[in-house]
Amino acid sequence: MSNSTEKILIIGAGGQIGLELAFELGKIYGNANIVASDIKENTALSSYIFETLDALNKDQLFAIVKKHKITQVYHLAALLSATGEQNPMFAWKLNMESLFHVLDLAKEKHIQKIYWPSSIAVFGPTTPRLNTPQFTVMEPSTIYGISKQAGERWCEWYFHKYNVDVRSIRYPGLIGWKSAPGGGTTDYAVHIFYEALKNKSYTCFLSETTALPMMHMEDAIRATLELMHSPNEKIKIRGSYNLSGLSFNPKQIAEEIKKHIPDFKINYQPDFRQAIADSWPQSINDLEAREHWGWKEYYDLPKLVANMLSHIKI
Ligand code: AKB
Repeated sequence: MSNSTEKILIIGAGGQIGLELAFELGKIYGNANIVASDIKENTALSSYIFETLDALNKDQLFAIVKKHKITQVYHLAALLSATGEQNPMFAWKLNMESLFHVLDLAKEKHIQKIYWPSSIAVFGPTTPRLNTPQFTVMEPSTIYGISKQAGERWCEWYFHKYNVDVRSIRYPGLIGWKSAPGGGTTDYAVHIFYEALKNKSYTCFLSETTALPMMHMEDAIRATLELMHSPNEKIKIRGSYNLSGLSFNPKQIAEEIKKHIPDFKINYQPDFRQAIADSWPQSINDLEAREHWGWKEYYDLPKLVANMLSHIKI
């Protein structure tokens, strides 16, 4: 569909979500209408137009948007929960300032639509941890979570004040085989598959009973596109939508992997990421996403494990 009237810019296209989203957006709009950008070049993005972009450089961003007549931006560049705690001031700067640049593009009518991901990290230790509702106590305890919560408020403010069409999902941990995770607390749930296939053993940085909300990447990408393609009037939340896929702890995913690799062994050495995981919900209530724009997940734990093990090539 290279005659599409939409021109899509992906910021942070080389990351875990970006690589998979670029592929699906290319199928819908045509690769010639996808401008993939990242701080450094990535051979995996060679099918699209590529621009080197530092998301903090507003002039560079505006120049790319004008040059390619961009209509929509998927802004994915961010420092996640674990790396954010190692470099808090930079995490705050990157996560907030880059969002302002994109929101301003829409405010000034250079672009028509924005996708910006939030996270379950917006919740904190005082949030109810089971079946966490859309609207609840939110006192995040990581810089990443604080930046995502602030970002949600700004998105809603730009929507009300300037009618900016910004849409967002609070992603749980994302698990896929096409791209590697980068610096999150939920990353163990991807690493475990590679280690199971390579070494038949895995040392987990979270304890065996630490349950967290998770989702297969295919479900997450489908949700993102369904949200972006929903008619405007169906989008009733302009902060960010709760989204639930599945929920499990390290012991449960290890048991499921053992059904395929019977001599797989897991052991546990919790590190600083344990405290982050302990402050997050164990499961998510996403009633609003289901009611407003029809969300439904496909992957449960057995399907997810079978899918990962059959696709990962060691
Ligand atoms: C992280 O672990 O930081 C991310 C997230 C849940 O947003 N995967």
